[in-house]
Amino acid sequence: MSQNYKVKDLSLAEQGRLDIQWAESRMPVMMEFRKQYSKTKPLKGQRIAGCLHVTKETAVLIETLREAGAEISWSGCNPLSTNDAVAAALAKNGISIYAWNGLSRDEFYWCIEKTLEFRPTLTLDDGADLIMTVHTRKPEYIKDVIGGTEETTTGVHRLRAMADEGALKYPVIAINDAETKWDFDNVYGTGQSSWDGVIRATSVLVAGKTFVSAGYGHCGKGCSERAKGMGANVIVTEIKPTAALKATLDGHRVMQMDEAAKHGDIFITATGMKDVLVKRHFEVMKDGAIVCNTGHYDCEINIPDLESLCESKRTIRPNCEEYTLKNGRRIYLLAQGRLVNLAAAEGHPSEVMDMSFANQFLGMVKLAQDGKAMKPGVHDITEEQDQMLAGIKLRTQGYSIDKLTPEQVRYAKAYAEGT
Ligand code: ARJ
Repeated sequence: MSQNYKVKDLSLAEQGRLDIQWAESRMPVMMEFRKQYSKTKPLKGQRIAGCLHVTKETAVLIETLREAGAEISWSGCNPLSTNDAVAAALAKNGISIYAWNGLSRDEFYWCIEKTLEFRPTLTLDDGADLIMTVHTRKPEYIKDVIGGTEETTTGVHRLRAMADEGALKYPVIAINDAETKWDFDNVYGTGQSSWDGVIRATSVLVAGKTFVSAGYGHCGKGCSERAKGMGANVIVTEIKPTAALKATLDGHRVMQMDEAAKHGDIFITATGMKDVLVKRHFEVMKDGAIVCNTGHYDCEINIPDLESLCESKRTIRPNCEEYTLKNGRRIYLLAQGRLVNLAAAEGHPSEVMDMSFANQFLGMVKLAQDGKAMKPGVHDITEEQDQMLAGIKLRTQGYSIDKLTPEQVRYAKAYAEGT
């Protein structure tokens, strides 16, 4: 049988399996789903092409999808985020996987196209590169696809824009927009994992430093809250008045990046926008400033601008490049401007990915059962699924909460009663 995988080094499989078992021990919702759905196999007959960071948590999702009856073929959604040991463990366990850390752009798309060879019926995406590839490079495959899911904010934005132009040819569920995803993964997950990446790449002391968060959406807020907890003083830059206002009420300073660039010691971009840090910012940064990005795409830090100011550069630590500028000051770029939490660390902790991926899993089941009746476009997850999922997570953590009495249910529905 031809080899249906390409990974960096199969001999890493043993370590990868330990990583996966660690994640399983901290993803109780996924393990409950695996137990339940391995019996009913709602994904039997489905072929899932996935394009999502190959981490120990993703491996739990992949092996749960297979236990639920699906055939899987997988690629990583970022050239620098694949955990090679986990990829090896998945390959050794018979998963068709095409992923290794340090992919070139051509190799990235080669991997995606390999996962399309079995003509998927479902696509599971993070950043919409898989869906885009199907629509642009393999449109003949679209007729086999029932639907897809999308993990992240910028991927959902991209797909909504595509749907607005009538260019999205199958239904896609916006996983990111589930509260049990964005309000936990994007805030608490990104907040912790971004700093995990910064600290692994630099081992700097955060206390006392001036941290600049470019963006105060869910991710920027998470990064800022964790920075404050570690003793940094926080500056927030924004383009959205309400987000900036919230930052002031959370006790952070707010200013334009032109000013913040002069004061920051550590910068994290979390905007989803391009050209957030550009030439005029690098020119005024302090000697030793550290810049990195935690957005999905690597367009937030304008690296050609940084290169244009640079006299010399060297990799001084893994995932840490020192740019010596013509003005004599040094700027440190982490993870080549790619998402620092996955390229320089392991991404969000398993506990929070448990709910994100429970939404992905339920999205696949929903599409398998109802997808053929769903219209092409972006579909949201229901409030009841969010509350159901949060309830399971609470239960697995040993928490119980109150319940409305029948009288309270009646009151909530009635509107006549005033004060
Ligand atoms: C897999 C992860 C992990 C992790 O849900 C997060 C998001 O929105 C993506 C943006 O690309 C990354 C994804 N994410 C964060 N941590 N995916 N395993 N441990």
